[in-house]
Amino acid sequence: MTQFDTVIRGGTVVTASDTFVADIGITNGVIAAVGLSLDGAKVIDAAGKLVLPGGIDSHCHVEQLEGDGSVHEETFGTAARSAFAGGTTTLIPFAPQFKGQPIAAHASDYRARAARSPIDYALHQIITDPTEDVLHGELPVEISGGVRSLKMFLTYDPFHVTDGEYLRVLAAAKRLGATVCVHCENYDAIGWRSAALLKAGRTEPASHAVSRPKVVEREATYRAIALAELVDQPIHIFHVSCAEVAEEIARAQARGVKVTGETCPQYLVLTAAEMARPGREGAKFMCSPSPRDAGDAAGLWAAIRAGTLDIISSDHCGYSFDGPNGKAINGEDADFTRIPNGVPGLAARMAITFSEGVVKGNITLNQFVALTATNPAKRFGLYGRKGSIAPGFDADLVIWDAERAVTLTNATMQHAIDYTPYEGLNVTGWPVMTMARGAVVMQDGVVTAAEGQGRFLPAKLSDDAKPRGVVPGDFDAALV
Ligand code: DUC
Ligand code: ZN
Ligand code: ZN
Repeated sequence: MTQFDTVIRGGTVVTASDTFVADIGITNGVIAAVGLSLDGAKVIDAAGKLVLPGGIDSHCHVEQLEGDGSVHEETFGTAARSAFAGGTTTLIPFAPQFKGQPIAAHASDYRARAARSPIDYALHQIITDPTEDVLHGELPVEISGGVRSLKMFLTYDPFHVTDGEYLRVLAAAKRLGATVCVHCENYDAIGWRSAALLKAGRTEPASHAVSRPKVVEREATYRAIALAELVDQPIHIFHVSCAEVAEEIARAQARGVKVTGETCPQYLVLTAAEMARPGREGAKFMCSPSPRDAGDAAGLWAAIRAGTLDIISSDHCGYSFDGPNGKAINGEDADFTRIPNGVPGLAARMAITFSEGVVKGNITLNQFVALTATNPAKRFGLYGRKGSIAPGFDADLVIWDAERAVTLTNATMQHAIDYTPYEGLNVTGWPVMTMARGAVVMQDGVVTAAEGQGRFLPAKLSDDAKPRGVVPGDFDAALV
């Protein structure tokens, strides 16, 4: 009988399509067999537990350089610790580009930071200044090197791009075989409302939600999709906050446009009301788009069940509450427009999705795996190696206790940040062991991950990211 390096014995294996009891045989960090009565040099008993593909967090900000020269406080080292603690084994963070600078200005610095990663990672490339050199010189090299997703911001200083710049990047992505991820909010609408709020003396964190209501996100989502349709370039809409925005995606999908969408735990369990907490406390919940209202989560779950939204990412953002590069970087009295946006969520993502989704009957177990691992792997060109449990896939596995009741605290997050917006949230379901390429990297909350152990994952062009071959008037302006 074949002797595997490790066998995970008797767990309930869950993939995006199936649930069954089996053993998993691992050799050289890769799943070699899924079967019965497998024999291994090391045997891990998983009876009574679920065995899931390691989570893939396809939207998280790690050790990212900001326009003001500060760097996110979450390093690749601490992000890996938090990710492994929560059952995630692959991250896709963002390499920056700033206006007036080539991609190369920060590429080697970011690659050097990432090279210290204990966790496997792919990369998105932020594009803020799509010059001719970027589009025709740098992007072809980036994309052929495996960075196949470009992030565009339709709002945010200093990142936001005009519609013309967005169109040029869509066209380049089409020519070169990349996907485009879009932050959809209307820059001018937010600026206009924010100025009015400040003039009215409404400087507190709660004004963040008022400055950017749903329609601001909805308009930009419609525009992002319409321009992508014009180019025939598939796009992915990041962090959808409510059903009204998902509706724009669904309408486009119904007419055949290749657009996908994700949401994040903050839109499933937080509301704008949290930002009205006394003093600066509200800043802990400030992210963009804003968390919405109590009824909005139900609409998001409906959009997930309909397949309109098929990924749940964390949009983890490492801004501490009190640290020098965090929420108080512009002073403790900064008005709401000067407080960095973003919430940490690497370790919480899988547990909140399981608890709010599977335990509360919003999704099935298989949908949970699809949303947290399989669909991100497929969408971002990692499938075949990551995102499922089958021979040939990396042995990135999570042994999950579906019954374990946990109250989320900052300590359970194991990140570098000094707070969690989910403090006190009760969840059912928690990882008891995480394996990355066959090595145990977390057991009962104890993470053992070595610097530099993570590998860069060059992404392939996924089917979802391939144009469909339909351009208005049969004229393909992207190819001229
Ligand atoms: N929104 C983003 O788009 N990125 C970082 C964090 C946030 O809130
Ligand atoms: Zn964004
Ligand atoms: Zn983000």
